[in-house]
Amino acid sequence: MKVYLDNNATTKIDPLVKVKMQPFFEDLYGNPNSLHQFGMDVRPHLNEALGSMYDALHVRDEDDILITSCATESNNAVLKGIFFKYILSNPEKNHIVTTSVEHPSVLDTLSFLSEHGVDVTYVDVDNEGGISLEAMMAAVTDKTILISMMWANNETGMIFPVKEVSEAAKEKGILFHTDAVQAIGKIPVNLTDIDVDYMTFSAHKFHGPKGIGGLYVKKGKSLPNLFHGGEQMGGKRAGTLNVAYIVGMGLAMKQAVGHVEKMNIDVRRLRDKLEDAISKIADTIVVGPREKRTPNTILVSLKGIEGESMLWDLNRAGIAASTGSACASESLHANPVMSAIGEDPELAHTAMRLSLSRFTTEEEIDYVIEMFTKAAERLRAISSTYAYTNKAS
Ligand code: C6P
Repeated sequence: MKVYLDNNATTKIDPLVKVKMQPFFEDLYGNPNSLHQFGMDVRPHLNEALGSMYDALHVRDEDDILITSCATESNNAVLKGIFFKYILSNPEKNHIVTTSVEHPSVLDTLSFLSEHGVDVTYVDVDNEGGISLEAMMAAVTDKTILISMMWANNETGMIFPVKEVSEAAKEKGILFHTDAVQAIGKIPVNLTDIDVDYMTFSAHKFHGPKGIGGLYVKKGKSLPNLFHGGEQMGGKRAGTLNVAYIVGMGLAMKQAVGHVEKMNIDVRRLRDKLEDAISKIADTIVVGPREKRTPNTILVSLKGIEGESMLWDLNRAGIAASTGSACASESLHANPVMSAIGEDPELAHTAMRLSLSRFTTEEEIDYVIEMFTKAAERLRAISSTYAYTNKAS
């Protein structure tokens, strides 16, 4: 059996999305900015896709959704845009507050900007992997121009207090950006209810295609372009529009948002079943209370077992999981969220992330429970033999 439990890294395409995209690789290939019939034929589909995104996220007509190539681009566009629009012209307001557990597309961009005079405060997570309103606002100074805080963490699934922090930021006249990549399709994301200035998303996290994402920009909060060179997207993001992928993203988002209830009932039940079984294994730590997490995610540490060894065992059994964020998994590494939470530095090397999707089945979870338990027993037996041999020598 093959089981994919790395849905926070990327997801499979919803079969309906694949069907919807197909004509745009065949007959409907015109450039939507062209004035001929081929171009005009695709325009309504583009508008329909954008309309689906406005509806799914409850975006007001006067606000913008910019199409980007991925969440990494959206995060770069916001942070560099704030730098060019505000900080360069007024270095007195050069302070950005963020969390220490953001995705590298935020952390690395801020590290780059700090070489150009931006002062960044990184707020640490508490011992549950959470972030409090108080901790975020305590980091604010009279120089703060922006708060950037993810909606849900990609490694633990912990949901951060976006509504509270965005309201507090607004009261102080501070701009607010959230990276909602891991929230859309898992928990309600309603921009009428939650007033953010900028919000990042990416289609491949909710069963859409890879290489397409978006950035919500509130009316009056527009930023300078990251890409120049064309009139596409109302002149706000140059480059020929990838209609097939935009159409795919529109339907994928509609479908994902329509399945949030399923995620919170059916997928949550499967996640909890898996978590209960894993928690029975001795010396296991699951990060964060499950009711404060997205319904599909588990970040677990099995004391004494390296995350990578466990992943190899699972991989041999056809099960895909990860030690954490996929973009940091090519080298043996300490999981940064575990490092931030744990007093025990060893924990950071034992982390494993299991992330389900609405396509995960009960049969798959039963199989994972069996294989996970066996792998843990095998690796524990090896590590105790090793400890014994070492003691004897
Ligand atoms: N996280 C993970 O394994 P792109 O690929 O650019 O569309 O998405 C980047 C990104 C941005 N923000 C968050 C919160 C994310 O989780 C990701 C992608 C994957 O956790 C791959 S590193």
